Amino acid sequence: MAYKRILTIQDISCVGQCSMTVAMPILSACGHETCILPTAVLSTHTGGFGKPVVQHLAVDGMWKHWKEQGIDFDAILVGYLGSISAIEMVSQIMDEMLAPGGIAIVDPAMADHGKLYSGFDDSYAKAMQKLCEKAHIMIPNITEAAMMAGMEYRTDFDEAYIRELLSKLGGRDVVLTGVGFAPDRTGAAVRRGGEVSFIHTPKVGKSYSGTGDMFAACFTGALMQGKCMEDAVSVACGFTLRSIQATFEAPAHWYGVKFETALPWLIGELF
Ligand code: PXL
Repeated sequence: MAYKRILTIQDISCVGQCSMTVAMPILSACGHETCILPTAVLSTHTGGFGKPVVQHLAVDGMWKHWKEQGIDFDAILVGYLGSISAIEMVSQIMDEMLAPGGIAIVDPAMADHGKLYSGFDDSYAKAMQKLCEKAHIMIPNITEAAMMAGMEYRTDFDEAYIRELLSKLGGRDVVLTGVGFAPDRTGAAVRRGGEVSFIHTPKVGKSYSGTGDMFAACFTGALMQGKCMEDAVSVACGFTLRSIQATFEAPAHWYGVKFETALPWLIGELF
């Protein structure tokens, strides 16, 4: 069993079950040491609670302290950051804080359902695209990929559209989420070293905030357990499916994904 040190950099949404509050327990359940760098604290996520209280954090000194102490990371998982200055800081951290052979994984976490999250504009999207292109692996959804590829966002798509999207994305390897070719299927496409493959699962329930964050953390945790990208995506799809099923059965739980009851399944898959 691998035991890796992973740094995850994203916001803390205090209520709402996404980003940091989801990444930490999932990476830990995958058996890894989980270190965090929060770039902002929000009272809730921006997806349905009204206008959150937002505090951007000045955390530049923190990673410099780690560097002085000789601390480095086997993987860095990046999600919602909240400001262009945080994106610029993360770019530097990716240059300076990875252990030899370490990998940087970036989920742009900036848009869904055809539009940018509230508070983000084109310049944020451009800066985040640069960060994605610098990463070893980017994990966009179809909205984010279409923005970065300069293509039309489509809800009704076929394999040719997804292949064109993947071919127009820059950067290195890609995990594209939310890809299914039938009404009852979803999953992800993987572009690894120019080869494209598809991993599908049944589509259940509906769409919840934080699903992408949960998927990215699970993918990262499984990859760092030594799974290949395709197998890590398959574990992340299975975990996401089970979490969404649990959420759908609890209608009051509209604001995030009820992933906790799926953790035993995830641990069973990995160990
Ligand atoms: O799940 C992505 C996410 C993360 N953090 C914040 C968000 C969102 C999506 O809406 O608002 C603050």
